[in-house]
Amino acid sequence: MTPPGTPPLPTALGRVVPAPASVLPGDGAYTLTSETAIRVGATGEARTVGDYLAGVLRPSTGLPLPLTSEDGEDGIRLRLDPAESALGDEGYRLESADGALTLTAREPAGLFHAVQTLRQLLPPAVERDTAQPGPWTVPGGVVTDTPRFAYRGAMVDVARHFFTVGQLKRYIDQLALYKINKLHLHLTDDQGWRLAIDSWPELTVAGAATAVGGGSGGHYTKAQYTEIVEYAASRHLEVIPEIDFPGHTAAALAAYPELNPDGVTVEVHTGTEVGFSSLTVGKEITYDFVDDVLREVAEITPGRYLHIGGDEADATSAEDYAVFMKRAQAVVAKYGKTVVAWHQLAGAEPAPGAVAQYWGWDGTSAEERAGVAGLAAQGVRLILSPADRTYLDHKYTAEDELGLKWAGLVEVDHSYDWDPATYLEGVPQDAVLGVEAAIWTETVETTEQLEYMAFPRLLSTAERGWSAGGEWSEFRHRLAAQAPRWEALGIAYYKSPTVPWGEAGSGA
Ligand code: NGO
Repeated sequence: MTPPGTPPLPTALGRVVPAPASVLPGDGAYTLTSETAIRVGATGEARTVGDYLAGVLRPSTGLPLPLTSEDGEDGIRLRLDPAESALGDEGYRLESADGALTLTAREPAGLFHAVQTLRQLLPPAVERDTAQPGPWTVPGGVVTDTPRFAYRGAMVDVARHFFTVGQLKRYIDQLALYKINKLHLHLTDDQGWRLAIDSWPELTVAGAATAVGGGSGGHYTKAQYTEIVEYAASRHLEVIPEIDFPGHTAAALAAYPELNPDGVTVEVHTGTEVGFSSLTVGKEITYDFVDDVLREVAEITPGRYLHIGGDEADATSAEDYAVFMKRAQAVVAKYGKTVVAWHQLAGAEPAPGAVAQYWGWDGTSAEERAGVAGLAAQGVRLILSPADRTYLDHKYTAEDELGLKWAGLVEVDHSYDWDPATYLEGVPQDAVLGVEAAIWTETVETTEQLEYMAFPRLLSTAERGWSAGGEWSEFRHRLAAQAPRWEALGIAYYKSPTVPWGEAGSGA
């Protein structure tokens, strides 16, 4: 029996995360058959999305699903139409009826997001890589969908523990399924410098040798970084590289003694304390270093943003911090990029167009929050990553072995319990560029651990970034419906008692 007050399960057509803007169930249903073709029209862009879709569908359905540029009224039709202005840069419409399934968008990103919705409307077994029985039916009706926020990010800290290109590709595929469109890479920290910089080669020798706990380190060559950027782009994610300055720099200070005030080298850090390292603000070589690093990173980053960190610079005086951040922001502008920095940017003068990333929590002081509202009042747009909602490195429960808990425990229901438009006083919706879920890796070393920490909480942030409104009492059912899909994809996840796993109608 359904307890009173429980909203009905979403219709089969609406059982999607993030929740679509509009779902109108209709008559009939679309079923894939051995005759089904994927009609991609004449544009190469729709064909690229069609190829991706066929790559998902063919192994599990065992159907040929040929791509064709011929028009027709039947089959899976991928349409890019510049006249569909209401769909914007990322929106789409999915129409499902007997005989035809039509995906329409103005831009390729919208068509790609439509494919993610289509995946979720097919049985979870569609995600498997060997032939499965079917039938492969999409409920009838129309989904019309556009995102609430332009920036829907996920961050991975590859500095505390290193993650390979292959590990990142796997996560990128998982992010794409939930319409995340930014991948923020935290590339440097006290414990490791993870991206090759030609003009400062020791960064990835002495600076990348180890990790938290003293284990082996690692780094990306520029070619590997480009491989990540290109793979992310093929999934419509923009990469935002972060080089954390002026604190969190022990790895760089260990590689280059001349960056230290006294010219004497320090050790790469293998512990997890923060706030003890700083570049030397009064030395000109510091700015040669910053210029070289940001120039080289900008050269290999097609995206518009460079994240320069700026968090927890506790070993830098407030005055030095303001001086340093001003100069570092100017370097970002010089190389044609937009600054992103953690919200401590409030302690400096934000450059025109700068974006600040809020990572406070319910315990953050009124004064610090007011500083962030002050940034918004100056026109700085905000990415919201409240640690007690979006930090995927935090423990779900006190019993968890993995994870930190400085911002409290982050159970799945709590991760959904916020609204970006009202979360910070003095930060209205139009000051919010979007949201981001961050996985810091002090305690996280493997893909399985990363997935366990990310799933299911990542979906809370994905939905807060894409959908307006949303109640936990309803969301939890849509979350439960995703689990068989994770099982088909081999994704490890936390079986939170707050989610009704395996309930009837979950699509299991
Ligand atoms: C903080 C800190 C990071 C930690 C993380 C752990 C920010 C922006 N700086 O978030 O260095 O890894 O918490 O939760």
